[in-house]
Amino acid sequence: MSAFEFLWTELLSRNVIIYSSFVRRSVSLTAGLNYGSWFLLQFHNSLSVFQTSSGSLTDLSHPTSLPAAEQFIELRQRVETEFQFRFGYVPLVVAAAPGRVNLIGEHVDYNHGFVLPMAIERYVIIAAAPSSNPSQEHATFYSSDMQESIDVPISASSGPTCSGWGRYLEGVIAGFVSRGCNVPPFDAVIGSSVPRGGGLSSSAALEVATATMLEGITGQQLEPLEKAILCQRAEHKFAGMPCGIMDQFSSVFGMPNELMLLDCISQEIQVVPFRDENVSVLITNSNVKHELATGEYAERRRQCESALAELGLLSWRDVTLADLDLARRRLTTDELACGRHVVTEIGRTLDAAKAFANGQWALVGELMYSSHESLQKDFRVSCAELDTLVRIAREIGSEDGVYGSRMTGGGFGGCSVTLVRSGRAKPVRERILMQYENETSVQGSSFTSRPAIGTHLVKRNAHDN
Ligand code: GAF
Repeated sequence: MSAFEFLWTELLSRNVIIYSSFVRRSVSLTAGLNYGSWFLLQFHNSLSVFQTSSGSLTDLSHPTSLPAAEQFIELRQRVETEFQFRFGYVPLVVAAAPGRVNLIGEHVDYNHGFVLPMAIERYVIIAAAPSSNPSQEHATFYSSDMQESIDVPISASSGPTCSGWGRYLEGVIAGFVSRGCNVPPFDAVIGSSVPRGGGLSSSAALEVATATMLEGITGQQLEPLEKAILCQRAEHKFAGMPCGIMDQFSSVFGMPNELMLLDCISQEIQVVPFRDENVSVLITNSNVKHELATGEYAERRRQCESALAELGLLSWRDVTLADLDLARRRLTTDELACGRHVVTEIGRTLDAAKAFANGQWALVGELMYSSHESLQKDFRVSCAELDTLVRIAREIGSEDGVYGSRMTGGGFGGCSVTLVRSGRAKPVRERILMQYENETSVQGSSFTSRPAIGTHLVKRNAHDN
């Protein structure tokens, strides 16, 4: 019996007092599950994930609910097994990076605003190892979800040669090579539990997981801030999406029990504690994605930039509604409406962060509804399906457990985010999905998530499980 098995038996045979960094205090163990070298320990009201490392317990503490932990472990196992099956040897590193949901502060990250996202318990996981053929000049990636393989050049190119999902990988590899990292040819398998096209940052999660995997393969560690910016640049230059910084930051910096109030000018994160287990974040996927998303995103960004130039100011943070009113004849109708959204959304986000910290759920909810209305009417990035989801949530109302709801992410489809009383999460979820399908003939899907930990290496070498 190994030292760890012994410890495990001991833990289960007694009501052991153990320190959990997740709950940040000593707690009594109430149950546990053994998954190979992974251990899920159920405390009174929380769950931690531990991993063996040289005979000691490492508290990874990231998935905070049993289904999320099981899903993470299953995905990791699927990706590692697929790697061995495809390439015939054991992966050297396994890297994970989460998607995100934005609670409020939409379309203001590229407008000098504040955003309030959290990483979600849905991950992209990549298993990789240097290739057995060192003269090869590319990396071979296999996507276990799409069942497709792609060869990505290892070069410092400044634009894409790959298409589709290969562009994100190529952009991140090019970023590493450009900063002087020696990236060897390698093989990799990717698996994901972040819904694609759902506005939950599946592409940022893919970029960030690729960057973390490359750190493991090359042994060159990036500063977290540099990593987020390198990934954002990959999205700009290789995927042609002029995104802000929110998605990559969330995937890098996510922390359990915390929302991130990100100042998109200073790029500093102020932590907003979110520990109240009586309140849940329900994410509902409309399962529609309208094609115009990327083009309209770039168009809104241009309209915001031209409006700001017309106002003669350098930052949207210095603009008031009175400034907009004074300039209304010089702005197009669309510029004026975009400006109104940006100015009011920046204010709402700061108010919501305070209300979150104080547990003022009704106020957070009202701010979420106003945010949605502003995105629908002024910024014009919602769609009928998202409006339907938010309306249904609003009709359910606070008495039946809904505090507030809004679209989240870039828009034109994707997800809504709803703040619900945890005890009511199940019936609320069922009612939203049923009514949504009745009204739109589209089947939605949903899940709840606690704030999750950001990107990390799950495995570093063949001997360290
Ligand atoms: C997308 C972008 F990638 C983000 O930067 C952000 O602008 C968001 O849309 C809207 O808030 O996810």
